[in-house]
Amino acid sequence: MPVALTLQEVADELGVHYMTAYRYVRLGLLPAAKASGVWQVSRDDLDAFLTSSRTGPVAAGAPAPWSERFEARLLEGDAQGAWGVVEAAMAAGADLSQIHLEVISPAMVAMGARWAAGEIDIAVEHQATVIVQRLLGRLGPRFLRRGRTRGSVVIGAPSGESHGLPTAILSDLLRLDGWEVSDLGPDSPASSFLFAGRRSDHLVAIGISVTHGDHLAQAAEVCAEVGAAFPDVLRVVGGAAIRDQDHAVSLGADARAASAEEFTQLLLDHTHSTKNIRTPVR
Ligand code: B12
Repeated sequence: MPVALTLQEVADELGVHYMTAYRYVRLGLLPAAKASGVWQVSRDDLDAFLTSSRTGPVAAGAPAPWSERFEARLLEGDAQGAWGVVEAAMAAGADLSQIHLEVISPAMVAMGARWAAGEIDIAVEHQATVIVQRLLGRLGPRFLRRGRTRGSVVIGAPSGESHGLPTAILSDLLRLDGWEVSDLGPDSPASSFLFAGRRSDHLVAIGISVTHGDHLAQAAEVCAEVGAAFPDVLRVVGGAAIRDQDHAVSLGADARAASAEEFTQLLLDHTHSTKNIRTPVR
């Protein structure tokens, strides 16, 4: 008879919590059967689980198949399946920022490449965007941190810019890092940035996301109006349409950041250099 292990023994061997081992079972990553009401895992199945790179944790550095699996669900318009892949990736050890940066984002980039190559209809991309938006909504509360925030940030994409997922993802990552974020989403006029800025306590920065080069002039307008209304607030531009720091400065921004991590560093430098963040000019 093959050797059978309890879930606690499996958890101990994997170095994870019992509940994590249970999630592996529940998500079908680790075969198990109930005997007299107790979950049992065969030695062979556990060994296969341990050696399989396909089910290995994203954090282990092995090439993660999660993003391709996620993209495959998006291509089918399968919202429930897409959520299942996210759950499975988390059960295998992916943390929240990895879900955003290593599962969802690369899948969206790949979708864009398929669209550009004429492989998929734009309808597929629209549907995928809606699935991802709903999924981000479902994950959103997990990014919130309790206690005092480090300060407030307003983020948005300027008028005409329809790409809203970058600001949603960026906002989650900043919230995870302890910042209070007002996300205006896509197609936001300068007046909306000003409104949200005035409503924020301890406003540290405004982040403007520009994905397509057609909307650079509108981004420059946001920079100019924010600069006049909030002289002490940092204006940061980012997104695929912003080439480098010189490009950012030419638009009237203080800096360019390519990621949430770079943005956070700028925010920390700024809060240290301006110990007292003054109230905006109203
Ligand atoms: C979904 C999508 C759409 C959706 C957007 C829906 C929505 N609500 O978001 C729709 C269908 C509307 C759309 C429309 C268009 N799209 Co489009 N779209 C995409 C797609 C597939 C995914 C975008 C995305 O979510 N990316 C994932 C995000 C998370 O990655 P990210 O942008 O790099 O953002 C991260 C960082 O850059 C950074 N960041 C971003 N902004 C900021 C800001 C700050 C301050 C900081 C610090 C950091 C930061 O943080 C983010 C999170 O990690 C991309 C493919 C791609 N490569 O991105 C094409 C893509 C961007 N689209 C493209 C095009 C051409 C268009 C259209 C012009 C098509 C058309 N002819 O109509 C229109 C433009 C509409 C408009 N007026 O803006 C091209 C752009 C090519 C180019 N040279 O600029 C792409 C690259 C597709 C491709 N491969 O050709 N699109």
